[in-house]
Amino acid sequence: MIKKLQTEFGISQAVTIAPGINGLPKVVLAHESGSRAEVYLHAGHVTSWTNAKGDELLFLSREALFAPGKEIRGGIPVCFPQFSDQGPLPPHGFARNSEWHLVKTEVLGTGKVAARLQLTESEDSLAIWPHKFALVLGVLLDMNALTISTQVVNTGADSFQFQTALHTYFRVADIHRTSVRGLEGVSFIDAVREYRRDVETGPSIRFSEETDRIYVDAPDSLRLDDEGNGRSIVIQKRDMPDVVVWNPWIEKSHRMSYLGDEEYLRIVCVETGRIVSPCELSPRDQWQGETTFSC
Ligand code: TA6
Repeated sequence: MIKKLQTEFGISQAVTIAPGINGLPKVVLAHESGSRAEVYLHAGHVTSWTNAKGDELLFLSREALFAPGKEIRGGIPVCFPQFSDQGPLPPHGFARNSEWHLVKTEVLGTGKVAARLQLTESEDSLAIWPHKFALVLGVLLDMNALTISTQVVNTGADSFQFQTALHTYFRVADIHRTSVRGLEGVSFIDAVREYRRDVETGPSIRFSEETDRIYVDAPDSLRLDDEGNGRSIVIQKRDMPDVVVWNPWIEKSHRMSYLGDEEYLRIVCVETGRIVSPCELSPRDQWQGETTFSC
């Protein structure tokens, strides 16, 4: 299958389809500046993004599973059609442990390298979520930026509601020397304190315990300061109103599968999506949102 995909979608010097971990097919995007990204057809999962200097900016657990039907711990999981355990589906929905299809690759005139993957309903998904849909993931690699877009199309005859988020795991040198800026004054739901509503009072969020907050209608521009690595990542979102800031800290890390006990020290999740007010689509309606990371 990989050879067939390479023949159909490979682009010299820019796009390669190759066997990844456990032989699972991955799409490797290579920008002329030296920046790279990798996205697996399994789960439609971006697992790596390195900037032109060669810095790996995404976290991937050393214990991550790469197996059919299993979610990957790290990278950019696509949460759909449910966020977390906010419904009857598996946590974060079924998109992140489904097999996606590669539908397009391209090098734009600007030199940006693009790949588009798609997930549609299956017997398995219809059995737990009786709706026809198309979920399209766009991955756009530039010299020092990565844009991820998600589009949801209702291809069925009935309306449905969904939540979606990019559950991005950033790799940092040291969680104690990490902060997230841009959320001052924003209302949030605190999943660590019985989902109590609160308001962010500080100019930046720092970490000293399990942190799991859904910021509602957050500003479109945020900044992650990875002081230990001496770098910042700017996060710019569009039509993704909500932001989740998460670090599992010690106890939750020990309880979680496929995550090393000490790995919480090098993770911060800054997730962007449509969570608090689920989106309702009538037949043939569509929704699209995107987030750009630059560093
Ligand atoms: O986004 C935060 C969260 O909902 C946490 O409550 C925690 O359960 C985490 O997601 C788990 O995400 P994962 O991708 O590791 O399954």
